[in-house]
Amino acid sequence: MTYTQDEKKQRNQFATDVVKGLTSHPKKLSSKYFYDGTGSKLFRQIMDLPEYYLTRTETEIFRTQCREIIYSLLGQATAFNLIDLGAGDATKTRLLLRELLQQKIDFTYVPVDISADALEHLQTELQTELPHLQVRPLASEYFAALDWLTKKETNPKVVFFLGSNIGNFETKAINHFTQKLRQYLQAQDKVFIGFDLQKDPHVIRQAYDDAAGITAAFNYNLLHRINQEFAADFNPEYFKHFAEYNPVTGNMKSYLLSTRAQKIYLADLDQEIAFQAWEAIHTETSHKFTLPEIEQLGNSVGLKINQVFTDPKHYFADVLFEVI
Ligand code: AVI
Repeated sequence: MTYTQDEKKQRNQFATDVVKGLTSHPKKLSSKYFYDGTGSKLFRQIMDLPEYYLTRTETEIFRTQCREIIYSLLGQATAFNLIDLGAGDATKTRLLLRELLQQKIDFTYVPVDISADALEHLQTELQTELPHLQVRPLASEYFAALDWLTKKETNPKVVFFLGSNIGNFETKAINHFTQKLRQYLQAQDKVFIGFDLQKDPHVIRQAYDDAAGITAAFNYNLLHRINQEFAADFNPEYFKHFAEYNPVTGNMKSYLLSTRAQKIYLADLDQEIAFQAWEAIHTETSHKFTLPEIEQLGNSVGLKINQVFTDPKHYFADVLFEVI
């Protein structure tokens, strides 16, 4: 296998994180490593699962409240930049983009993603579907993109961070991310964040342990990926997907449990990892929020809620914040 400089850097970081995570106690692996080619494909399948209410609910909010959302986003502005952090395939954002174009609003769509491939694909699709759309894709880390834009652009920004991606950060990182985001905002700017809300714990748990076993496969894929990248000898059949929701903390956590005592060898890293029977690897946190918690998160960094867009069951909330 040959790697570019960038790929080398990313692979080294992955190696460091894997060794650090698997030699610490409790063992952990970051959920950001779920998304290789197979993982991204599995995540697309998850979004269509009957149990996975998140994507469907947020799309419904966008579909039914599109005009109200646009009205609030715009405020007094006559032109703006819509910055979509982790745009992916922009399914939900497209609903807004179409309406913004129809209303002849002056704006530029700035999808930001670390995957240049995903952005190229998105741009090609958007050019066919919405030929009048002004698109300026940025293949970059989120804050590097915001830094660049803040220096270059005078028009107000509306920063999107959809899909409850914010819930995949650990508690401290949620605060850190929001604080850092705030540093790039000026008086007229706004932030629009998708939060999954606390609800019946059974509904949440099922969303992360579906009957068809797709979420389990998504979790096992992390072991396949480590096998491929570092010539390791994980047998995913000796691990069990386990998902647990804690209604006190609001944390939905996913694990891989070693069903037996075993030793794994990562040949490329010359590293052996020992597992006790039923020892866990924590692979993901998907935090579920309350509205007071969201309000408090904003207030703590100088952001005030302008409007909350939610669904009739109050499963999900897209929250528009303005700068205090
Ligand atoms: C991407 N992220 C918001 C998803 C979530 O719900 O935490 C990832 C996911 N993990 C398991 N199912 C979906």
